[in-house]
Amino acid sequence: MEIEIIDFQKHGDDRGGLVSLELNNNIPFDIKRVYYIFDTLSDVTRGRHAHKRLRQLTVAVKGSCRFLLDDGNNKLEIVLNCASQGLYIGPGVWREMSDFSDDCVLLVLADDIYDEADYIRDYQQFLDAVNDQQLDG
Ligand code: T46
Repeated sequence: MEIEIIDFQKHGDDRGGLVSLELNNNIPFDIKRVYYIFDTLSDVTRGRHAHKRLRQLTVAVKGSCRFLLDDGNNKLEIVLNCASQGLYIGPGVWREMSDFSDDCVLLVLADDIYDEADYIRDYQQFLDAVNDQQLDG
């Protein structure tokens, strides 16, 4: 499964924390888009899709949430709850986010602009694409 947990260097001191996300240092792709998810309810599930080509890195800069990750053969759950830790998700990985804490702010860096055509939002279509080896990753 094309995923990786990346631990960022903390530059915090007695004034507070600071983490820098930098191309060619701790981000493994050219950043073309940044978005963030907030005001989520604890009983909702988001995601429920895979990407054909998009590479992303997510950081729970505040609070926590759970990621279910699935490459069609294996499933894995990861809880993001640390502002100095990122989750890289490559193409061909189904993701579902749940158990958002009330204060959760999820920052996402992406290697391309928004393109609905890059999404596979139907789980059976995702499995078919994996079996037909149509996905990058
Ligand atoms: C992902 C997870 C982690 C835009 O117009 N521009 C954007 O850049 C994005 C990300 C979304 N949208 C629109 C599309 C939908 O009408 O915002 C609405 C909500 O998007 P979506 O239902 O895809 O949101 P999530 O939280 O289910 O998924 C998002 C990303 O879309 C996805 O790439 O991996 O966060």
